[in-house]
This record gives sequence, C-alpha cells and structure tokens, in this order.
Amino acid sequence: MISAEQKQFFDQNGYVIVPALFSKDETAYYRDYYMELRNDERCSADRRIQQPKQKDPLLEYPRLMMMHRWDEVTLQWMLEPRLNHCMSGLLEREPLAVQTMLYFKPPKARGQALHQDNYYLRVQPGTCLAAWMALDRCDEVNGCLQVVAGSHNWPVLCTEKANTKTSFTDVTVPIPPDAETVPIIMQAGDVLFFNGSLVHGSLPNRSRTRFRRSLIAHYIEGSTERVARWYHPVMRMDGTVIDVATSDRGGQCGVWVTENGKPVVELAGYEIVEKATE
Ligand SMILES: O=C(O)CCC(=O)C(=O)O
Repeated sequence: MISAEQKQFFDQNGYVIVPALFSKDETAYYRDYYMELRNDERCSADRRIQQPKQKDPLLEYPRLMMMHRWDEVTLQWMLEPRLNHCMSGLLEREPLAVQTMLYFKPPKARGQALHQDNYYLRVQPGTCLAAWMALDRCDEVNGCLQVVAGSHNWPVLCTEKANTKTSFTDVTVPIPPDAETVPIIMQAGDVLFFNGSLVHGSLPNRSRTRFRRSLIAHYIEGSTERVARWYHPVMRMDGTVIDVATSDRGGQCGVWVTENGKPVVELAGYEIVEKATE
C-alpha cells in the first residue's frame, strides 16, 4: 500500500498523502455519522477553544476528542487495517494507537496555529504519527492543513503565544523566515500521514458554505517507552492494551539561534506542558 517513492517522500519531508485510501461512500458515511454523533451527550465541550466570541462557529461545532474510548465506529476506524498497513510501511513496524479527533471546521471557523504534535504527546524516545483523513475536499479557501516540509527533523520547539484571532488554540512555534508552509490540498477519502515533530497547522475557513471536516488519529512508534498521561490507555492495532510508562509534563525544547548567518535550533529551553491535550 505504500510505494518506495511514498516512503522516500515521507522520510525526506515528514509527511505523505495516500490518495483515495477510503471510498466516496465511506467518507459520506463518516460525514453523516459524526454530524449526528456530535449531539451525543458523551461528546464533552472542547475547553481548549481560546477567547470564543458569541458567534464563534466552533461553539456550535467544537472538535470531538477521544471518541474511540466510547464509540465503536471511531475505535474501528482508528484500528483500520488500511491505516495500519500504510503506517507499518512508513515506520517499518506496527504503530500503537492513542488518540482520535474530529474537526468540523465549519464556514468562517478559525484554524489552528502552527505546532508540533509531540509537544503534547511527549512520546519518548521517538515521536508520534498522525493519520489525517479528509472528509471534505480541503483547499486554501476552506482552511486546509499547512505543513513545513522537512521540519520533522527539528526537535520540539519552545512555544510562543499564538494569534487567537486566526487560531482557536493559543500556542504556536516560531519558524525561520526562509521556511515555507506548504498547503496540503486533499480530496475526501485521502489520508495524510505525518510525523509528530512536523510543524503543521491551518488558517481559518474562508468559505461561506463549505465545511472542512477531518477524522484524525494519533499513533506512536511501537518502540516507544513513554507518552503523556492524557493519551493512556495505549492500544496495539489489534485493540489490546499495552503497558507504556507516562512521560513527565516538562521537557527540553529548542529555540532558534543564528550560526554562520543561518538559523539553527539550540536545545536551550525547558517547558512544562500544563494542558497535555491537543
Ligand atoms: O486540522 C487542523 O486544522 C489541525 C489538525 C492538527 O493539528 C492535528 O491533526 O494534529
């Protein structure tokens, strides 16, 4: 399922899109399913929405988190053999599953500032991996994901305050002036796999009518020893639970310094992740 070219692209850039991994019928099913599931009382409100205004579309459509802990459809999707085959090809071993999320990103909703997932998951050693499935076409108008290619080789960076006019989260990471963000254009059913150290985020949905829904799962490399408390229990891809230790809430982080006229990351900071939830 993963070609040699896809694996090479992933190793070099920290991400790869697998087109049409899920069919149109399947994505239509998931779209309808989660539009209904959001009314379930077990979907608790997303307390991470920073500075919401009265008419913030995210108040009506907050993202869903960790649904696999109580919803069978989400659990089965997180453990899907197609996702497992792709990730096993990319990582050269089976991943362990820890998190699910559904972003509705309705028209006019804010995006999420640039960040690295391993800032939250604190996987040690190694990093995490995301499977990000588009449930709608995603483009620059409805706020597709943006990534900094090659940034998966950076350590976890020290965070800064994000602009909460455009981001519903309030932390971001600085990137050097010459680092470009690449828009990830996807069709419904495409799955983007990306390394947990890759800097990524998204801009607001500027469309008046189109949602940008995505179903997301986070995994960790099978060889890891620790992950932050919020991500327990950790599951093998057959659904059985595996004992993995809990990482500290704090950790070293990198800051940009200039060396011979070029920006380089120096591990000069230490940050406590108070709210270890993405
Ligand atoms: O979908 C987005 O806008 C951000 C998603 C994200 O940061 C993630 O899946 O880790």
